[in-house]
Order: sequence, then C-alpha cells, then structure tokens
Amino acid sequence: MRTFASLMLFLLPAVGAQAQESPVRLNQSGFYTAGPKRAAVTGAVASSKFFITTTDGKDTVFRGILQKEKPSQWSATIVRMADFSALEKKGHFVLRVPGLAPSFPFEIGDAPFRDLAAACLKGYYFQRASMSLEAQYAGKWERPAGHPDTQVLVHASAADGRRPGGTVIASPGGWYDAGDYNKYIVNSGITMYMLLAAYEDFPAYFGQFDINIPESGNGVPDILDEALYNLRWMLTMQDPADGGVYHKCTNASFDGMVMPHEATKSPRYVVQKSLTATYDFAAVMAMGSRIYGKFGKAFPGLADSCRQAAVRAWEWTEKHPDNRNGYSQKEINAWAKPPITTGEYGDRNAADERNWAITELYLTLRNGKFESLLQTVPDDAAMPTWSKVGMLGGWSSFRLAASPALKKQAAAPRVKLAGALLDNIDKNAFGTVMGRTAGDFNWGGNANAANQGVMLVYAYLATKDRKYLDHALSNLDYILGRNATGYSFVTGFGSKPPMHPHHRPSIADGVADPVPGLLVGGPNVKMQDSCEYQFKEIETAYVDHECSYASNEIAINWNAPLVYLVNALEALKMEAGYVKP
Ligand code: G3I
Ligand code: 9MR
Repeated sequence: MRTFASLMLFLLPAVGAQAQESPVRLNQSGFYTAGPKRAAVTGAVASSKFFITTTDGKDTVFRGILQKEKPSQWSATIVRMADFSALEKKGHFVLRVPGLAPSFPFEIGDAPFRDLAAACLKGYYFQRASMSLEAQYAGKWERPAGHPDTQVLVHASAADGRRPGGTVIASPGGWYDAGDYNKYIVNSGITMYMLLAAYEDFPAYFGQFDINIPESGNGVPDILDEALYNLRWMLTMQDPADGGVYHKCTNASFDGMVMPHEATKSPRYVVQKSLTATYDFAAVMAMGSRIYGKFGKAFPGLADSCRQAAVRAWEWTEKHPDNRNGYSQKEINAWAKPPITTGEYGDRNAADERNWAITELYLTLRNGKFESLLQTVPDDAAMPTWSKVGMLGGWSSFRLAASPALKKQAAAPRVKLAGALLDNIDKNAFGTVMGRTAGDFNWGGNANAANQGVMLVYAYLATKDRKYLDHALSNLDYILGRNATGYSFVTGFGSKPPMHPHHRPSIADGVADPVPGLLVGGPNVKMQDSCEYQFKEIETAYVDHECSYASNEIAINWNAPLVYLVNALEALKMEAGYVKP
C-alpha cells in the first residue's frame, strides 16, 4: 500500500541522491529467509524511520525504526543499525531511509550465498599453476598454462651432499599463492586444512557439490579434487632422501604484471627446507591420508603415499628440532645466491606447527608414539593464521573425538575462545564480530573475519547454540558489505565488488572483470604498499587498485576460511532455522 506522499518521500531524495552512493551498508548478496537481517546506516539521518521496499519502490514490505546512534571505534563513522529480521518475504529489495539514497539491492531467500559458496572454492581452480584453464571451466578467464615447473633448481640455501645447488628437480602443479606466481608450503598448510576440514565436517553436503572443474563427475567431491591438485604439488616439495620439505617453489624475484605463460623469469628454485614447512606438510599429509583413504578406488596408493610422506617429514623434524630452522630470507640471502626476494612466510616459532602435526598424525595413525606425544600438546586457543596453526589440531580432535565426553573436552577451549569473540560485541557500531579489536584490520584482515566465522561455526557445532551461527553470519555480512568501506570484498559478488585486485592474471588478461570468487585482503592501516589511499582510518584504509598488495591482493589462505564459512552456513541453514522446509 502506498500513498502519493509516501511515494514522493522515496523518489525526491533518491533523484538528487542517485549520483551519490548510499550510506546504507549491508550484505550485498542478501539474507536467509528466516535468518538475521541487519543493515548499518552511516552518517547523519533526517528520519529514524526505515523501509524495505521492492527495488522499484512501489511496494513497502517492512517498516522499522533505526536503533540509536553509535560512533564506530575505528573511524569517524557514525552508525545507526536497522534490524529487519522479522521480514521473511522472499524476493529482491532495497532499504530506504527518507532523504538518503536507497541501499544496493539485496535478496531475501533460501540460498542467497549458493553462487558464492561455489565461486570461492572455484577460485582455487583459477589459481592452478602448470595447466591451461579451458573456457569450458574458466569461461572468459580461460588462459594458457604457466610455470610447468618441471625444471626447478635446488637453491644454494637448500643444497646438500645428495642434491647440490643447481640440481634439477620437478615441482609441477599446485596453486599460485596469491597475486604472485610463487608456491609456498607454509601458506598451503592452513589453506589445505580449511578445505579438508570443510569436507570432513560436511561430507554429505560436499558430496553433492559440483563446481565445474575438469575433475567434476569423477565420483569424488570436487572440493577434494581441487585440494588434491595442490596436495600432489606439495608431495614434490619433500626431499625423498631425508623427508625434509622445501619452504617454497619460487622465482628469485617477483614477476611483472603479466600472464602466467608470459612469466618466464627463470630459473625457478626450491629453497631451504624449513621446520615450519615440514611440520605443516606432515599435518596436511596425515589429514590427506585419512581423507583420501576413503577414495582408494579413485586414488589407489595415494593414502599410503601421504601417510609415508607425513611420517618421513616428522622424522626430519626430529633430526632438525631447532626453531632456528624456521625460514629467514634475510639470513639465507646473507650467504646463499642468488638472493630470494619473493614472499617469506617467515616464522621462527614452530611450536604450534609441531602441535598441529602431532595431532593430525595421531588422529590418522592412532599409534602409541603419537598418542604419548599428544599428551604434550597444550590446548591452543589462538585465532588461526598462516603462522599460528595450533588451533587447527583442536578442531580436528573435536571432529574425530571417539566419544561425546572427548568431543566436549576437545571443544571446550574453542567454545571459550568463541565466547570471548562475543565480549563487548555491542561496542562494535556495525554489529559484527569483525572489528572487535583494531588488530583485526591488518594485512589480509578479511581472513580474520572469515577465520572468526569458522571459530564461531565450531562453537555452534559443539553447543548447537544458534547465537554462535548468527555471529558467524555477521562476519559474512561484514565481508559482503556491512563495513565502513561499503565494498563487498569478494570479486564478482555484490553491487560494489573489487574490480582491480592485486592479482596478476586479473590485471594482465585483458578481461575487465577480475577473476571471480576471490577475497581481497581488506582495510590495513599500515598500508605497506605506499599506494594512494583516499581513506586511511583503521577500518577504511582500503583501496581498490592493482597497486595495493597490502589491502587489495588475494591469497589462498584468505579464501579458505571463506570457503569453510559460506559452505558451513549453507550446510547448516536448515538445521539452524535460517530456511524452513
Ligand atoms: O607477527 C607480527 C605481530 O607480532 C605484530 O603484532 C603485528 C603488528 O602489525 O605484525 C605481525 O607481523 C605481520 C605478519 O604478516 C604476520 O601476521 C607483519 O606486520 C605483516 O607485514 C605480515 O604480512 C604478511 C605479508 O605477506 C608480508 O610478509 C601477510 O600476513 C601475508 O599474508 C603476506 O603474504 C604474501 C606472500 O608473502 C606473497 N604472496 C602474496 C601474499 C599475500 O599478500
Ligand atoms: O606482487 C607481490 C605480492 O604478491 C606481495 O604480497 C608483495 C609483498 O611481498 O609484493 C608484491 O610485489 C611487489 C614487490 O614487493 C615490489 N615491487 C612491486 C611488486 C608488485 O607490486
């Protein structure tokens, strides 16, 4: 029902405001039919009323009152929240506040994130090295193969009596790490965990989940096919003579902004074996043995190969226990030539990687050695990042616990940490868990939002208390638009997605739209790239420019928790009551 006056109420300001972007910040992909639905109205408002209307403005389907004004902690932004959770009408709508430009359109429905759930996993296909991407799977982002990596040199930093510097080995396949064309074991660690854990937590869901990759339809879940592409590369990074694992496969320096097949800087190297890489490798291979062992027909011998690789890697760490074996690019460049100036993933504290490896080796081997070592593993309740992986084993222990009591015991530290994430949640003007502290907004900070979401999903799995899932969903709301920048931070998703990510194929392919499904790093107040930033506050220091690797790059360890979070929500939406049968 509308009157002439109410219609004019909407249309007049919108005409003047059309050129302006709306100050309404909301999940630009949408909301579950019966799930929480909130938007953040930023800046001054002339009215406390808000309306949800059809996109043409003709029908008003919800009327509400904005909540009280709150200053953001991390920028000069003033926010008033609009809660329209009671609206359960399916369709496409906008949020209107009299005097302001209407919000971006959004969907209310049973599967507003279905496309995103597939695309963020498909993003790994687009990161594949050593193979061409065909139009049948890659669409307009088809490209020739780059980096065969069949002739890779052992760098001086990795040389030993059996493989002297200059030895040629093959290390093909795997995923490019991020916007660059190098391949890093440490960053593969947490990334592979998230994808394999997603499968282990939701096998039935992923069994029906096709993302149109070359392996689709082979009787194996696509998520496992995609992860296997990187796992097989990882196996090539282990020295068969001693079980040690090279830290990365890399150029000596970063490539220019060219396509993979044009990136012919040579030679490529494998560099120094590191303790962190070898522990991460052991953990991933132990998981891989457990999981791919269920697909022995499709992958005969793979589970055994993974198990043996995991044990050999562990044996190397026992002979090289010194944390000084953590990778330090500065140190190796002091004596080994040529100097290596690509990404470091340096970490001289390998205790967390060791604990993760022990846990996964125990859960797969279930033998006395790792059972006794498991007694030395503390409850690690630190938010996971590429350099802090101690939490990952705890999630696996929870998942595979042999009894409800053991499950509860394994869950406890994680539920406690998830609970701590909710402390002072009301102080966050945008009503998200992301932004609880300024530290959330660092290099790759959007992965903090996704990892917090994963933590909250586990708390839900452990307690079935829906508040945890609601708060996990608030971080997806953050990533997809309810944030101070107004961006939906995933390429190809939302009305205002990144268009110029620091991602060499997206820059060099001549295709206007960037490769889809990739999560950019997000606001990073340190702005280490010295690019030009229009906004420089803690939660606004983001620029959608190819220059900005510190805020606008993509990375495999950032997409991985997003894959887990979005697909977990899709798998749990019915049980949680977000959608009704
Ligand atoms: O660990 C310290 C912490 O103790 C301190 O409180 C904090 C203060 O800001 O800094 C922390 O160190 C940060 C480190 O990441 C660990 O989180 C550094 O400031 C920060 O510069 C560093 O950024 C990393 C960046 O490489 C530079 O090394 C990112 O996490 C990492 O994602 C990024 O990874 C790059 C690869 O090297 C190359 N490929 C692209 C990829 C993504 O940009
Ligand atoms: O493209 C590189 C990106 O993947 C890294 O995260 C970043 C920091 O290590 O470095 C980028 O490469 C830049 C290099 O560091 C400096 N010269 C310009 C390169 C392209 O931006």
